[in-house]
Amino acid sequence: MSTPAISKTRQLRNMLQSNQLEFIMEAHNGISARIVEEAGFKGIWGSGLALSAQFGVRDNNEASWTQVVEMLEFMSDVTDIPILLDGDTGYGNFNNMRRLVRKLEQRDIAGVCIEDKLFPKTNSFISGERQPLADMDEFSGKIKAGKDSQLDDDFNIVARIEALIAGWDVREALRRAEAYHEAGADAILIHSKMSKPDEILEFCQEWANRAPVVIVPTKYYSTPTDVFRKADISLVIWANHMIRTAVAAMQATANEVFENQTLVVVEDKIASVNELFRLQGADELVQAEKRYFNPDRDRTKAIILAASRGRALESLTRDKPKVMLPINGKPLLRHMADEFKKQGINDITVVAGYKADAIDVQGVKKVLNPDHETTGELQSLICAQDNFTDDILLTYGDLLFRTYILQDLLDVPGDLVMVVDSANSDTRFTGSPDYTWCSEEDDRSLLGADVDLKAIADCYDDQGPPPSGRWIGMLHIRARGMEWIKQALEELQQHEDYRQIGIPHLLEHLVKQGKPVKVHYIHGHWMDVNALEDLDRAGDFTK
Ligand code: SPV
Ligand code: MG
Repeated sequence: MSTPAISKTRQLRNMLQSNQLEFIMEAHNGISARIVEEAGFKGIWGSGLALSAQFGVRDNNEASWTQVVEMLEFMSDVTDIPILLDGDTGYGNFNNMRRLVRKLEQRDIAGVCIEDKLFPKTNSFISGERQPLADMDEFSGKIKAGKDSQLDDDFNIVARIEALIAGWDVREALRRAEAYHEAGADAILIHSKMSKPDEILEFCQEWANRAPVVIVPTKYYSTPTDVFRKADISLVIWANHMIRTAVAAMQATANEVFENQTLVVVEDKIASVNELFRLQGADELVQAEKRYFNPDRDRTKAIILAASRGRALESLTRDKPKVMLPINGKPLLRHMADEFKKQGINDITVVAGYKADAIDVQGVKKVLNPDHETTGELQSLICAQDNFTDDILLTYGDLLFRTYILQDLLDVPGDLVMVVDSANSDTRFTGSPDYTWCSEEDDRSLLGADVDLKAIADCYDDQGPPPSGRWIGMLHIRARGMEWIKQALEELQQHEDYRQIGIPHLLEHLVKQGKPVKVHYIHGHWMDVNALEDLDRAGDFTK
């Protein structure tokens, strides 16, 4: 997955040419390739048998070569170790071989092994002696064509001799090995279906390492590995053990679940879903999303202040706080959380107090203001301070709003940005409004005007200047804004009545200090839920 310091072709070449015994393990798809690499293997065998088996077809070239190459691409993409493809007979004549080599190189496959049989081939362990061998010269031409067409000098072509499989003797195998070596093969794979390695060892002795030797001890598996070492063999292929493991495990699980009609019998025996995610590299995507995908939105965390009961709704809030009142079939808090999630805000914390236990909304974390009965919003905010980051959306817990309001707010620049409704419709509101006076009145013909908060209060004097609007209880706090707020919280805690202070007081404090609290104007399209009559309106609002 990262670019290895040494090319995959060179890694495989080094393995073939090293003077120690090396091992590669079969894999047949992306995940098995990763597992092989994680186990520590230095290379992968792209087994024809295993690849055809995982497609559910026979090892008789029933899967097309492009289907094989497509799977190899997945395997190569998720691993850094070389893959040696079992290329059967090269899928045709010398010309097909040339094209195969080019396509493999393009997919960073380190080498291909071709066997001297006829297309369509049959697995060596099925009636091997009846299988005709390829004409030696024709096969040598195929090797030459492959070598001539590779662009990377380190690409490896392994010639596999099927003479012993087809019932010929070691002399024939040696004759062919010589010819294929002469034609340019980088290594010789000598195959046997015997349960003892005798003919392989005889071959090795006669061959005397004129070119690296590769073996597939599927049938003579009980041979101690040191025997291969002593015989100067270069590379051992464990040719089909991942697919056979997978098949046995899948059969066991399918049978058990079928028989028991429950998953409890298998859950503890199988890989966890998280293990799948790990093998798929899910973590990397999370990191990449942080880098490339809507980074600001993903960083934003929401804090919802919802510790109070909602006095005017007493009859409905006997056993639950206001945020849990059902609106159109789902709690108010769920409506809010859904809007946050639409904007990519997935880290949502609610500060609970009254009937905190009744707050249960999936994907919303809870922190508690244990003194909610005697304290105000500022104290609730302090209770959430462990969640403070440099990008916080702070809202009241009784808001319903159209999607664009939050979407636009998050795009407005500023260290602290509040949403102010300039619509003059006091009668609509049941709660105690937070009136705001701003540096500019809302000019609805202007988009993105730079407006500052001048003052905020819960009442106003008819004789004085009318308010510019009312704060809806939604505030976007960026890094510097958060520093100001932390500082202000410390300062305000010196006040004797700080425990009753609300967020407007905090904003007022910041404005007095000359901190720019930016105003983002809207015109309606939101509501807060304070009284019984609001519930009907909320139902209509969320329809
Ligand atoms: C394969 O793995 O597909 C091989 C090795 O060709 S064997 O099945 O032993 O012939
Ligand atoms: Mg094969």
